[in-house]
Amino acid sequence: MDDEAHISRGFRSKRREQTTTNRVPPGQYVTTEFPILSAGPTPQTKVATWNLTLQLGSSLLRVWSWAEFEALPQTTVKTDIHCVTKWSKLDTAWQGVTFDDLLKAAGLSEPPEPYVMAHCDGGYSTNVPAADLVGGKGMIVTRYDGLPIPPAHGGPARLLVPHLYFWKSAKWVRRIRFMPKDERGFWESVGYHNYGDPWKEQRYDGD
Ligand SMILES: Nc1nc2c(c(=O)[nH]1)N[C@H]1C(S)=C(S)[C@@H](COP(=O)(O)O)O[C@H]1N2
Ligand SMILES: [Mo]
Repeated sequence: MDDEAHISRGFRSKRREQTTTNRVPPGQYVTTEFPILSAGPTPQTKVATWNLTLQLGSSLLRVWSWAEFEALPQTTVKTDIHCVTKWSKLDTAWQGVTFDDLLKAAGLSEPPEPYVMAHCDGGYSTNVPAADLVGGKGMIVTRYDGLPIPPAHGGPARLLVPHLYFWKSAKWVRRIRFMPKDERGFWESVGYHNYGDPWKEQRYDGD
């Protein structure tokens, strides 16, 4: 009896370990904390003045107020996130608007240019190929664990691109700019990888 219980316990925990291992990219460790990583002070943007701008080059495609953005179709996801400083957090729960729904709301059936720059309150930016945002892969999220995202974690709204290192998930996002040619954002300009696939350990330029 004891042995059986022991074996089955061992078996179960080993399986759980394997499941977890398969979800943790090389060089990462799992944390249950939610670390805060910001290159500058946390902007205190109120939803009353917040808006989101969609830009094609320098021309304006669409601006959503907070109320208009909140009225867009809402999607919830549970996903793992991976920071280049080596922590991964499993099963984070977010709610917001997928890029697909955002494009649709702007009257677009597909991205008008192949590259995107996300611009944030505070001056942070990050570049992502448009293909990595469509097909359900990218969102602009406004809730974490069912509650408004705390300012330190990017509230009122942040980008969520969980299949790339978490620096691509721009906090305090305000402007999405489509670009014909790729440009580098804040971290990408100072030695971080241009694409940032955690499964290929694309941490720094040349990885
Ligand atoms: N605007 C803005 N977005 C940002 C950052 C930042 O400094 N400014 N840091 C990035 C980095 S390096 C990471 S790992 C995540 C951290 O998000 P968190 O503080 O919610 O954990 O946000 C990313 N988005
Ligand atoms: Mo990061």
